[in-house]
Amino acid sequence: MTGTDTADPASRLLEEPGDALLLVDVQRDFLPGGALGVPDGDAVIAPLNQYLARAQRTGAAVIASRDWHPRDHCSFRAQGGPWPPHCVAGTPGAELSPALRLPAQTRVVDKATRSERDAYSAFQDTGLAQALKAQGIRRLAVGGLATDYCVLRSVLDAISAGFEVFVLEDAIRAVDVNPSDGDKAKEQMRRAGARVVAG
Ligand code: VGL
Ligand code: ZN
Repeated sequence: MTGTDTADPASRLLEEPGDALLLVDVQRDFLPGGALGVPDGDAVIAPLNQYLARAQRTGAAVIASRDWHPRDHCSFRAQGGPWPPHCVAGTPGAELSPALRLPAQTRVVDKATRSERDAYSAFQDTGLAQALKAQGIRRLAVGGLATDYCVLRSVLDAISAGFEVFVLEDAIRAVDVNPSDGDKAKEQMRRAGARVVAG
């Protein structure tokens, strides 16, 4: 099936035991004006705050990943990588957006923290899958930035790790280095078994 999935289980998202909300890299550097600003990236904030309010109400777990690079990270152009410097650990650009209304118990997960290795996925080298399973989490609602990089890779890894994944279509935006990258990423996530759902 293609297109946005509006069938039933998604409407109870974050309402069932074992549900969690994963916010991928909603950091200043990925918002418009940031070092690697995603076009229209700030459009994810309002829908994410709605999902955060729902998680607060239901007690669903909330996880926020951060791209968290050393100054000489291999993904930066000075090191031969594809990107301008971004999300350098401890700098203002690496901060989670202050507009997000995160619950106090939010689990913050840092990734791609070593110079010689990039990691688009929140599950890569973080132990996140095991930690969530140990907590009894089975379903993940995923939003954030960017659709065609860290959201894509996090979703594919989550599915491989055995989670049921719902991609929050209104709460993701793409870099679109090539204009259709975001659409291709959504199709790839669907083919892998994710449900791409509207709010
Ligand atoms: C990301 C490019 C470089 C992302 C991270 O969070 O999608 N994109 N590093
Ligand atoms: Zn990065």
